[in-house]
Amino acid sequence: NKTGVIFDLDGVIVDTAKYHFLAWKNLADSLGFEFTEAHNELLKGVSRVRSLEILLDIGDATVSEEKKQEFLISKNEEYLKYITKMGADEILSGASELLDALDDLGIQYVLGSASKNAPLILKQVGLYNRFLGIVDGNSVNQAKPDPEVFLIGAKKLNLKPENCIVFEDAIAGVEAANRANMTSIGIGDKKTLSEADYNFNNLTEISADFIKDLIEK
Ligand code: B16
Ligand code: MG
Repeated sequence: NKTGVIFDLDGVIVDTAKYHFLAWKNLADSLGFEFTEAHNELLKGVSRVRSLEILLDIGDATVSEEKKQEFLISKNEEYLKYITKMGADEILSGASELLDALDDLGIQYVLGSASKNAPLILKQVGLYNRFLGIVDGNSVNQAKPDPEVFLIGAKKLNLKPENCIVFEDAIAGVEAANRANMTSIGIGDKKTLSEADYNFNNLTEISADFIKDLIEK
């Protein structure tokens, strides 16, 4: 098949944003400033290092490079406490069904995530072996909205970017897909993801017919 799919992880396959929130909030608490769920929205799809910079900005905190490195490690340790407790029940509605439908159609798919923890998360929820390849925060130099993560994904699929379909929940991710010249499908708030080629609230709304129509285009 000449079409392939690239999935973002957090916000599309699983909801790890709530665990990122708890771990970042823990850090903000220890630094003595408030970090809200609204603040957490700004970190979606953004790399770990960039997330820390945004968080420190929110708290108007200036810290040394050394401290920053320390914070990155302690935040991730806190985050991993939640991740290592995850199971298949945390796969978002519609995700398993969509992977099944793609399998039936003979369409291959890879992961394109900013997270350095992506392989672990996929193993925790039992989806690791289903992906043809995994492109994550360990394999890229440039974070989303740079298209690098998705362009590497296209290589793994052995397809041209224009023949790839990307599922994304973050503004930065939709922008990355568009810059890669791929078909972008925004999952979540339509207004927030207005730059996407197609919009859906969640993966349960994606039918096999929709995918078939996209392939035939
Ligand atoms: P980590 P995605 C992203 O995952 C998250 O949306 C973002 O909030 C997080 O900062 C980033 O991964 C890095 O995660 O600290 O685990 O390396 O949406 O690109 O799958
Ligand atoms: Mg995401």
